[in-house]
Amino acid sequence: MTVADYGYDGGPTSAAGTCPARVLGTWGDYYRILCDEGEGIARKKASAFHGKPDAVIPTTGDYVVLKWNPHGESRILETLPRHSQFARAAAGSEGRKSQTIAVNFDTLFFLTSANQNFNVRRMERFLSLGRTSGAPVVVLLTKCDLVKKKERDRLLADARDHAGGAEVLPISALKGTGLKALDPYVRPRKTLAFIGSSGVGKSSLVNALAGDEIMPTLEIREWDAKGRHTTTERELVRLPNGTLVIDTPGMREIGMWEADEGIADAFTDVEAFFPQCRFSDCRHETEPGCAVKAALADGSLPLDRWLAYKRLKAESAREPARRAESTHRYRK
Ligand SMILES: Nc1nc2c(ncn2[C@@H]2O[C@H](COP(=O)(O)OP(=O)(O)OP(=O)(O)O)[C@@H](O)[C@H]2O)c(=O)[nH]1
Ligand SMILES: [Mg+2]
Ligand SMILES: [Zn+2]
Repeated sequence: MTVADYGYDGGPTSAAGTCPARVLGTWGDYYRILCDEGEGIARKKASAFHGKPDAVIPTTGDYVVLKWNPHGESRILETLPRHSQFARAAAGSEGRKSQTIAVNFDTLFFLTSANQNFNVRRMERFLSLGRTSGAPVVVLLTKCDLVKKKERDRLLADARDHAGGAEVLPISALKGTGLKALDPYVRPRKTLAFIGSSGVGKSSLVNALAGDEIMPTLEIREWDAKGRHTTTERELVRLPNGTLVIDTPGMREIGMWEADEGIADAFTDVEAFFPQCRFSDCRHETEPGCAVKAALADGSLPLDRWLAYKRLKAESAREPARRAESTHRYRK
């Protein structure tokens, strides 16, 4: 297996004794990597990262420059530029910060299941962030075997109404239905990232596409349909046909991080009204001639959609202050 089989399409690295590698997984300070020499364990070269605020800390899915050691730990010298990245704001041990969930994917899949987990608000939130990732986002309505066709169609329509134009596909990993529609994405050397709440069936989908149980899965809690956080680390796996998949642990919180542009993309149907307001600086509150208010009144803009938009915008605007505040608190 070569690093090219794992998606790398850059050239050789310039420094002698180094090679390009892909990060398959992380464990504390340790990285599982693959390069043309083989698969191995690596750690960051301290002097290449310490005290260098601009150095990008490698994560699962990254392409890195490696000094290969055939006898033990290899050394990571540099993280190569990412072509896509999904990050969220999250509370960390050092205050609120951006947490990178997946990088270097060609398609980002957001999974939401056709049970109690289904929630258009969470989907809008995710899409607003996902739209800035640099790769197309596809929504998968999972576990469609659990609902009757009529209910499935209702959920699908609901999801599509709130997806801001993103593709929404119904699937069942259990029955294998709907998976054909994923064929355009499931291609050798292409990287897919699976993201969503715990228990929605991310790892099950990896297994269904692989035709083999390569990822562990666990039953969800029956009473509230919540997952058990079975997958605990992000992991990049290669399917038998050569497709690469980044499976991620279920996300509890999807904090807005530099999401303004993404919100605009995810809510083009909402922002489309703005240019029609009488005043160009209309705040869509009490101004006369407000197209948003008119659209709400005649039903062409659903109220829940407008409120969701306002909530995410407000949250996104608050994030820098939250960040500053939590940094301050942490330093104290
Ligand atoms: N009925 C049905 N159950 C499914 C389907 N896909 C997954 N499940 C079940 O849902 C449960 C959770 O699936 P996982 O694949 O572990 O979910 P996950 O998203 O990887 O969860 P975390 O790793 O905790 O984030 C398991 O019991 C699966 O068997 C499906 O298409 N239909
Ligand atoms: Mg999982
Ligand atoms: Zn207005």
